[in-house]
Amino acid sequence: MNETVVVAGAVCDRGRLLAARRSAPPELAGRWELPGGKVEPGESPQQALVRELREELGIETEPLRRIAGEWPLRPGLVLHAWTARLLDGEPRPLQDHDELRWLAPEEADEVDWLPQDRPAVAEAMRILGAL
Ligand code: DCM
Repeated sequence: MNETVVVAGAVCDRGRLLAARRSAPPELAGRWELPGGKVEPGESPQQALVRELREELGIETEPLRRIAGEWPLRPGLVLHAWTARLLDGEPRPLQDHDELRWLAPEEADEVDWLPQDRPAVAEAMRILGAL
């Protein structure tokens, strides 16, 4: 059975983590996530993450490390997360999102994260706080 991976980016810059508020679909709108999307056939997870962050936010990023763990989304779809460094650009919500925030570790709980993203957010903030 082939599982499709959704790769999400814990994009870090100057000690802060990028959070994105979804505008679609209706059942997810208003909740916050680590931005990303599906890995396409023939793509590595890192290539998919770089592409999705460019398409959705207009930024150039460098994937760093996979965050341990995987979180089921629905049958056949599983969420992975990677830390990533902002290389270039100021993120803007070009697709799928209507608001962005850079959060310091102590601000992690200020937004309503999608439940499946919470373990990866906690680990990304732990890494950021330790830097
Ligand atoms: N998704 C998620 N958490 C993320 C990114 C995506 O739960 N950090 C989910 C939302 C969708 C699916 O993955 O059900 C595909 O995402 P997208 O619509 O962004 O391609």
